Formats: sequence, C-alpha cells, structure tokens
Amino acid sequence: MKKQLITISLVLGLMAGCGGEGENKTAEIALNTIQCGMCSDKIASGLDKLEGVVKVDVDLEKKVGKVVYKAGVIDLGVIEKAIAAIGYDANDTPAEPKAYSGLDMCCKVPGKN
Ligand SMILES: [Cu+2]
Repeated sequence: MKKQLITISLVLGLMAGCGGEGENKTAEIALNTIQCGMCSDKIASGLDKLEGVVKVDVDLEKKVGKVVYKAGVIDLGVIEKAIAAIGYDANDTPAEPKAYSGLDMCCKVPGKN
C-alpha cells in the first residue's frame, strides 16, 4: 500500500515536471495610456525581467500588450501591478501616481500631469 502511494506521487511529480512550472498562458492587457515607442519599450523591458514572463509584445497602435507567462509562476495581477509600477495603466489597474509623474513628458497622457 505504501509502495503504491509512493509510485503514485512519483508519477504525479513526473507529470508536473513535464509541464515545467505550469502551462504558458497568453494575456492581452489593455495599455490605454501608452503614447510612444519609449512607453512600449519600457513596459516590454520591465516585464521581461519578471520571473515567469516568457514573451512580451506591445502593440502601440492598438495599445495592447500581449504577454505570454507561466501560469504557475506568475499571475496576471502581478503583471498588471508591474506595469502600474512603471507608470502605465494596465487593464483596470491604474498607474502608480509616483511612477506616472516620473515619466517623460511625451509619455504622459495629453492633458494629464
Ligand atoms: Cu512614451
């Protein structure tokens, strides 16, 4: 009986190991306040540094960030908060005011300081 349990947990362990740290998920994040290429670069390089983020694509024209991430390592909320900490709105998560005020003029929403 005990042996069986060990075998089962071994198999489960192997299965979990197979998928790495969980499956990759793709999320499209609304980045309504990005203005220029610098904004998209900042977000892309900021997210690239996060553990669990596999790929980041920012579409400046559509104002959407496509993020591929490992679901078991990081979740969407953390990614949104990281974008907010850089100074940009991410979905319903508003930019952190302090980070936003530190952005270059060209990266701010026209009319909003
Ligand atoms: Cu900008």
